[in-house]
Amino acid sequence: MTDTEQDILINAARTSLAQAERTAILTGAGVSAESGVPTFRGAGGLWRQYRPEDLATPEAFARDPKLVWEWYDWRRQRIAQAAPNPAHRALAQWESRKMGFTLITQNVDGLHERAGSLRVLKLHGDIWEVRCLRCGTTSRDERVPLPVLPPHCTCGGLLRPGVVWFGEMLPEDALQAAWRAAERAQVFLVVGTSALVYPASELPRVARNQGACVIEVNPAITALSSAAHIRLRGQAGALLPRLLDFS
Ligand code: BJW
Ligand code: ZN
Repeated sequence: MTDTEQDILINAARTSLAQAERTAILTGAGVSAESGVPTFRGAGGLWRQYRPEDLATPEAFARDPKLVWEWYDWRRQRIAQAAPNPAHRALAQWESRKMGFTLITQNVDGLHERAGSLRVLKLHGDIWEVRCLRCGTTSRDERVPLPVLPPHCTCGGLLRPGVVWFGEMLPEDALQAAWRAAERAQVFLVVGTSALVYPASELPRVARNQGACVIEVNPAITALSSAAHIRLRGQAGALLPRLLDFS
Protein backbone atom coordinates (compact mmCIF):
# COMPACT_ATOMS: atom_id res chain seq x y z
CA MET A 1 0.00 0.00 0.00
CA THR A 2 1.32 3.47 -0.84
CA ASP A 3 1.45 6.32 1.66
CA THR A 4 -1.36 8.06 -0.23
CA GLU A 5 -3.60 5.00 -0.02
CA GLN A 6 -2.91 4.74 3.71
CA ASP A 7 -3.69 8.47 4.11
CA ILE A 8 -7.04 7.97 2.39
CA LEU A 9 -7.86 5.11 4.77
CA ILE A 10 -6.80 7.16 7.79
CA ASN A 11 -9.06 10.00 6.70
CA ALA A 12 -12.00 7.62 6.21
CA ALA A 13 -11.42 6.13 9.64
CA ARG A 14 -11.04 9.55 11.24
CA THR A 15 -14.30 10.74 9.73
CA SER A 16 -16.20 7.63 10.90
CA LEU A 17 -14.82 8.05 14.40
CA ALA A 18 -15.56 11.77 14.52
CA GLN A 19 -19.16 11.24 13.41
CA ALA A 20 -19.98 8.26 15.62
CA GLU A 21 -22.09 8.88 18.70
CA ARG A 22 -21.15 5.55 20.20
CA THR A 23 -17.68 4.11 19.82
CA ALA A 24 -16.11 1.04 21.37
CA ILE A 25 -12.42 0.27 21.40
CA LEU A 26 -10.78 -3.07 22.08
CA THR A 27 -7.07 -3.05 22.85
CA GLY A 28 -4.59 -5.90 23.14
CA ALA A 29 -0.92 -6.34 23.95
CA GLY A 30 0.17 -4.48 20.79
CA VAL A 31 -1.00 -1.16 22.23
CA SER A 32 1.68 -1.51 24.93
CA ALA A 33 4.40 -2.89 22.64
CA GLU A 34 5.86 0.56 21.97
CA SER A 35 6.08 1.06 25.74
CA GLY A 36 8.42 -1.94 25.87
CA VAL A 37 5.91 -4.46 27.23
CA PRO A 38 6.33 -7.75 25.32
CA THR A 39 3.33 -9.11 23.41
CA PHE A 40 2.21 -12.72 23.90
CA ARG A 41 2.55 -14.10 20.41
CA GLY A 42 5.00 -13.50 17.60
CA ALA A 43 8.55 -12.19 17.97
CA GLY A 44 9.50 -11.68 21.61
CA GLY A 45 6.37 -13.51 22.80
CA LEU A 46 8.28 -16.30 24.47
CA TRP A 47 9.61 -16.24 28.02
CA ARG A 48 12.43 -18.76 28.44
CA GLN A 49 11.10 -21.64 26.33
CA TYR A 50 7.44 -21.25 27.33
CA ARG A 51 4.43 -20.02 25.36
CA PRO A 52 1.62 -18.14 27.19
CA GLU A 53 -0.59 -21.21 26.75
CA ASP A 54 1.96 -23.18 28.85
CA LEU A 55 1.87 -20.73 31.74
CA ALA A 56 -1.42 -18.82 31.78
CA THR A 57 -3.52 -21.72 33.01
CA PRO A 58 -4.74 -22.92 36.42
CA GLU A 59 -3.15 -26.30 35.66
CA ALA A 60 0.29 -24.76 35.11
CA PHE A 61 -0.06 -22.84 38.37
CA ALA A 62 -1.13 -25.94 40.30
CA ARG A 63 1.84 -27.85 38.85
CA ASP A 64 4.51 -25.22 39.45
CA PRO A 65 3.38 -21.98 41.14
CA LYS A 66 6.97 -20.76 41.49
CA LEU A 67 7.61 -21.00 37.74
CA VAL A 68 4.37 -19.20 36.88
CA TRP A 69 5.12 -16.52 39.46
CA GLU A 70 8.64 -16.07 38.02
CA TRP A 71 7.01 -15.23 34.68
CA TYR A 72 4.62 -12.74 36.29
CA ASP A 73 7.36 -11.22 38.43
CA TRP A 74 9.49 -10.69 35.30
CA ARG A 75 6.54 -9.09 33.48
CA ARG A 76 5.69 -6.91 36.46
CA GLN A 77 9.25 -5.60 36.38
CA ARG A 78 9.02 -4.82 32.66
CA ILE A 79 5.68 -3.05 33.16
CA ALA A 80 6.93 -1.07 36.16
CA GLN A 81 9.74 0.29 33.99
CA ALA A 82 7.35 1.13 31.13
CA ALA A 83 5.45 4.37 30.54
CA PRO A 84 2.23 4.94 28.58
CA ASN A 85 2.88 5.74 24.91
CA PRO A 86 1.08 8.12 22.51
CA ALA A 87 -1.59 5.47 21.78
CA HIS A 88 -2.60 5.19 25.45
CA ARG A 89 -2.55 8.97 25.76
CA ALA A 90 -4.68 9.53 22.64
CA LEU A 91 -7.33 7.15 24.02
CA ALA A 92 -7.33 8.86 27.42
CA GLN A 93 -7.67 12.26 25.81
CA TRP A 94 -10.47 11.01 23.65
CA GLU A 95 -12.43 9.72 26.64
CA SER A 96 -12.29 13.17 28.20
CA ARG A 97 -13.60 14.84 25.05
CA LYS A 98 -16.21 12.48 23.69
CA MET A 99 -19.46 10.99 24.94
CA GLY A 100 -20.46 7.42 24.16
CA PHE A 101 -16.93 6.09 24.40
CA THR A 102 -16.15 2.63 25.82
CA LEU A 103 -12.59 1.40 26.25
CA ILE A 104 -12.26 -2.37 26.58
CA THR A 105 -8.86 -3.93 27.16
CA GLN A 106 -7.44 -7.42 27.33
CA ASN A 107 -4.30 -5.98 28.92
CA VAL A 108 -3.45 -6.42 32.56
CA ASP A 109 -0.64 -3.84 32.64
CA GLY A 110 -2.60 -0.78 33.83
CA LEU A 111 -1.02 1.52 31.22
CA HIS A 112 -4.40 2.87 30.05
CA GLU A 113 -5.14 4.02 33.60
CA ARG A 114 -1.64 5.46 33.98
CA ALA A 115 -2.26 7.48 30.78
CA GLY A 116 -5.38 8.94 32.39
CA SER A 117 -8.20 6.69 31.16
CA LEU A 118 -10.83 6.70 33.88
CA ARG A 119 -13.23 4.01 32.71
CA VAL A 120 -11.55 0.85 31.44
CA LEU A 121 -13.34 -2.47 31.08
CA LYS A 122 -10.60 -4.93 32.00
CA LEU A 123 -11.49 -8.32 30.59
CA HIS A 124 -8.43 -10.25 31.77
CA GLY A 125 -7.85 -8.75 35.20
CA ASP A 126 -4.95 -6.81 36.63
CA ILE A 127 -1.34 -7.95 37.06
CA TRP A 128 -0.96 -5.79 40.19
CA GLU A 129 -3.69 -7.68 42.04
CA VAL A 130 -3.17 -10.87 44.00
CA ARG A 131 -5.80 -13.29 45.26
CA CYS A 132 -5.50 -15.80 48.07
CA LEU A 133 -6.42 -19.35 47.14
CA ARG A 134 -7.29 -20.15 50.76
CA CYS A 135 -9.30 -17.16 52.09
CA GLY A 136 -10.21 -15.55 48.75
CA THR A 137 -8.96 -12.06 49.72
CA THR A 138 -7.96 -9.87 46.78
CA SER A 139 -5.44 -7.10 47.32
CA ARG A 140 -3.00 -4.90 45.44
CA ASP A 141 0.69 -5.59 45.59
CA GLU A 142 2.90 -3.35 43.49
CA ARG A 143 6.27 -4.48 44.81
CA VAL A 144 8.84 -5.33 42.16
CA PRO A 145 10.44 -7.75 42.39
CA LEU A 146 8.35 -9.66 44.91
CA PRO A 147 10.60 -10.61 47.84
CA VAL A 148 9.63 -14.31 47.90
CA LEU A 149 8.23 -16.49 45.13
CA PRO A 150 5.59 -17.80 45.27
CA PRO A 151 4.06 -15.13 47.56
CA HIS A 152 1.73 -16.11 50.42
CA CYS A 153 -1.20 -14.42 52.16
CA THR A 154 -1.13 -13.45 55.84
CA CYS A 155 -3.49 -16.44 56.39
CA GLY A 156 -0.75 -18.74 55.05
CA GLY A 157 -2.53 -19.50 51.75
CA LEU A 158 -0.88 -19.35 48.36
CA LEU A 159 -1.44 -16.12 46.40
CA ARG A 160 -2.12 -16.13 42.66
CA PRO A 161 -2.05 -13.24 40.18
CA GLY A 162 -5.42 -11.47 39.81
CA VAL A 163 -5.67 -12.27 36.11
CA VAL A 164 -7.86 -14.49 33.93
CA TRP A 165 -6.22 -17.67 32.70
CA PHE A 166 -7.28 -20.00 29.89
CA GLY A 167 -10.35 -22.00 30.85
CA GLU A 168 -11.45 -19.42 33.43
CA MET A 169 -14.47 -17.15 33.24
CA LEU A 170 -13.99 -13.46 32.58
CA PRO A 171 -15.28 -10.91 35.16
CA GLU A 172 -18.99 -10.93 34.45
CA ASP A 173 -19.67 -7.20 34.87
CA ALA A 174 -16.85 -6.15 32.55
CA LEU A 175 -17.75 -8.74 29.92
CA GLN A 176 -21.43 -7.80 29.97
CA ALA A 177 -20.65 -4.11 29.66
CA ALA A 178 -18.22 -4.83 26.81
CA TRP A 179 -20.80 -6.93 24.99
CA ARG A 180 -23.42 -4.21 25.36
CA ALA A 181 -20.99 -1.58 24.07
CA ALA A 182 -20.16 -3.77 21.07
CA GLU A 183 -23.85 -4.25 20.29
CA ARG A 184 -24.50 -0.52 20.41
CA ALA A 185 -21.34 0.84 18.79
CA GLN A 186 -21.47 2.62 15.46
CA VAL A 187 -17.72 2.33 15.16
CA PHE A 188 -15.63 -0.44 16.72
CA LEU A 189 -11.88 0.17 16.79
CA VAL A 190 -9.60 -2.83 17.37
CA VAL A 191 -6.02 -2.04 18.29
CA GLY A 192 -3.03 -4.34 18.74
CA THR A 193 -4.63 -7.71 19.24
CA SER A 194 -4.15 -10.96 17.34
CA ALA A 195 -7.89 -11.58 17.99
CA LEU A 196 -7.20 -15.23 18.75
CA VAL A 197 -8.47 -15.39 22.31
CA TYR A 198 -12.16 -15.93 22.98
CA PRO A 199 -14.46 -14.27 24.07
CA ALA A 200 -12.72 -10.89 23.51
CA SER A 201 -12.18 -11.90 19.88
CA GLU A 202 -15.97 -12.07 19.41
CA LEU A 203 -16.61 -8.45 20.32
CA PRO A 204 -15.68 -6.87 16.95
CA ARG A 205 -17.80 -9.51 15.20
CA VAL A 206 -20.76 -8.74 17.46
CA ALA A 207 -20.36 -5.06 16.58
CA ARG A 208 -20.10 -5.80 12.89
CA ASN A 209 -23.23 -7.97 12.96
CA GLN A 210 -25.10 -5.04 14.51
CA GLY A 211 -23.99 -2.75 11.70
CA ALA A 212 -20.88 -1.09 13.15
CA CYS A 213 -17.94 -0.01 11.04
CA VAL A 214 -14.96 -2.07 12.24
CA ILE A 215 -11.53 -0.44 12.05
CA GLU A 216 -8.38 -2.42 12.75
CA VAL A 217 -5.00 -0.92 13.71
CA ASN A 218 -2.20 -3.48 13.57
CA PRO A 219 1.11 -3.82 11.74
CA ALA A 220 0.24 -7.45 10.89
CA ILE A 221 -2.67 -9.34 9.38
CA THR A 222 -4.78 -10.97 12.09
CA ALA A 223 -7.66 -13.39 12.53
CA LEU A 224 -9.95 -10.38 12.39
CA SER A 225 -8.51 -8.56 9.39
CA SER A 226 -10.84 -10.07 6.79
CA ALA A 227 -13.86 -8.94 8.84
CA ALA A 228 -12.64 -5.34 9.29
CA HIS A 229 -14.04 -2.61 7.05
CA ILE A 230 -10.93 -0.45 7.36
CA ARG A 231 -7.51 -2.01 7.98
CA LEU A 232 -4.74 0.35 9.01
CA ARG A 233 -1.32 -1.27 8.88
CA GLY A 234 1.03 0.37 11.32
CA GLN A 235 1.91 0.97 14.92
CA ALA A 236 -0.70 2.12 17.39
CA GLY A 237 1.54 4.89 18.75
CA ALA A 238 1.81 6.49 15.34
CA LEU A 239 -1.74 5.88 14.11
CA LEU A 240 -4.00 6.56 17.10
CA PRO A 241 -2.95 10.19 17.63
CA ARG A 242 -3.72 10.77 13.93
CA LEU A 243 -7.04 8.95 14.07
CA LEU A 244 -8.31 10.58 17.20
CA ASP A 245 -7.22 14.14 16.57
CA PHE A 246 -10.29 15.83 15.18
CA SER A 247 -10.15 19.10 17.05
C1 BJW B 1 0.89 -4.04 17.45
C2 BJW B 1 2.06 -3.38 17.72
C3 BJW B 1 1.98 -2.00 17.72
C4 BJW B 1 2.54 -5.43 17.79
N1 BJW B 1 0.82 -1.41 17.48
N2 BJW B 1 -0.25 -3.43 17.21
C5 BJW B 1 -10.79 -23.86 21.43
C6 BJW B 1 -11.32 -23.06 20.43
C7 BJW B 1 -11.79 -21.76 20.71
C8 BJW B 1 -11.72 -21.23 22.00
C9 BJW B 1 -11.20 -22.05 22.97
C10 BJW B 1 -10.75 -23.34 22.69
N3 BJW B 1 -10.30 -23.88 23.83
C11 BJW B 1 -10.45 -22.97 24.82
C12 BJW B 1 -10.99 -21.85 24.30
C13 BJW B 1 -11.30 -20.62 25.05
C14 BJW B 1 -10.02 -19.85 25.34
C15 BJW B 1 -9.36 -19.42 24.02
O1 BJW B 1 -9.76 -18.46 23.41
N4 BJW B 1 -8.33 -20.12 23.59
C16 BJW B 1 -7.70 -19.86 22.28
C17 BJW B 1 -6.23 -19.58 22.47
C18 BJW B 1 -7.99 -21.01 21.38
N5 BJW B 1 -10.43 -18.71 26.14
C19 BJW B 1 -10.58 -18.81 27.45
O2 BJW B 1 -10.30 -19.81 28.05
C20 BJW B 1 -11.16 -17.58 28.13
N6 BJW B 1 -12.21 -17.99 28.99
C21 BJW B 1 -13.32 -18.54 28.51
O3 BJW B 1 -13.50 -18.68 27.31
O4 BJW B 1 -14.23 -18.90 29.47
C22 BJW B 1 -15.29 -19.76 29.04
C23 BJW B 1 -14.70 -21.16 28.97
C24 BJW B 1 -14.42 -21.82 30.14
C25 BJW B 1 -13.89 -23.11 30.08
C26 BJW B 1 -13.61 -23.73 28.86
C27 BJW B 1 -13.87 -23.02 27.67
C28 BJW B 1 -14.43 -21.75 27.74
C29 BJW B 1 -10.11 -16.92 28.99
C30 BJW B 1 -9.01 -16.33 28.18
C31 BJW B 1 -7.96 -15.72 29.10
C32 BJW B 1 -6.75 -15.22 28.32
N7 BJW B 1 -5.74 -14.89 29.24
C33 BJW B 1 -4.51 -14.28 28.76
C34 BJW B 1 -3.55 -14.15 29.97
C35 BJW B 1 -4.04 -13.03 30.87
C36 BJW B 1 -3.17 -12.84 32.05
C37 BJW B 1 -1.79 -12.42 31.67
O5 BJW B 1 -1.59 -11.31 31.11
O6 BJW B 1 -0.87 -13.19 31.92
O7 BJW B 1 -4.78 -13.01 28.18
S1 BJW B 1 -3.72 -15.17 27.43
C38 BJW B 1 -3.17 -13.74 26.58
O8 BJW B 1 -3.83 -13.62 25.29
C39 BJW B 1 -3.65 -12.55 27.40
C40 BJW B 1 -4.08 -11.58 26.35
O9 BJW B 1 -4.96 -10.62 26.90
C41 BJW B 1 -4.70 -12.48 25.33
C42 BJW B 1 -4.81 -11.87 23.95
O10 BJW B 1 -3.56 -11.55 23.44
P1 BJW B 1 -3.38 -10.24 22.55
O11 BJW B 1 -3.62 -9.04 23.36
O12 BJW B 1 -4.17 -10.37 21.31
O13 BJW B 1 -1.81 -10.30 22.25
P2 BJW B 1 -1.01 -11.06 21.09
O14 BJW B 1 0.40 -11.15 21.53
O15 BJW B 1 -1.67 -12.30 20.69
O16 BJW B 1 -1.12 -10.07 19.84
C43 BJW B 1 -0.48 -8.80 19.82
C44 BJW B 1 -0.87 -8.10 18.55
O17 BJW B 1 -0.32 -6.80 18.58
C45 BJW B 1 -0.34 -8.77 17.26
O18 BJW B 1 -1.41 -8.88 16.33
C46 BJW B 1 0.71 -7.80 16.76
O19 BJW B 1 0.79 -7.76 15.33
C47 BJW B 1 0.19 -6.49 17.30
N8 BJW B 1 1.19 -5.46 17.50
N9 BJW B 1 3.06 -4.36 17.92
C48 BJW B 1 -0.28 -2.20 17.20
N10 BJW B 1 3.10 -1.28 17.95
ZN1 ZN C 1 -5.57 -15.67 52.63
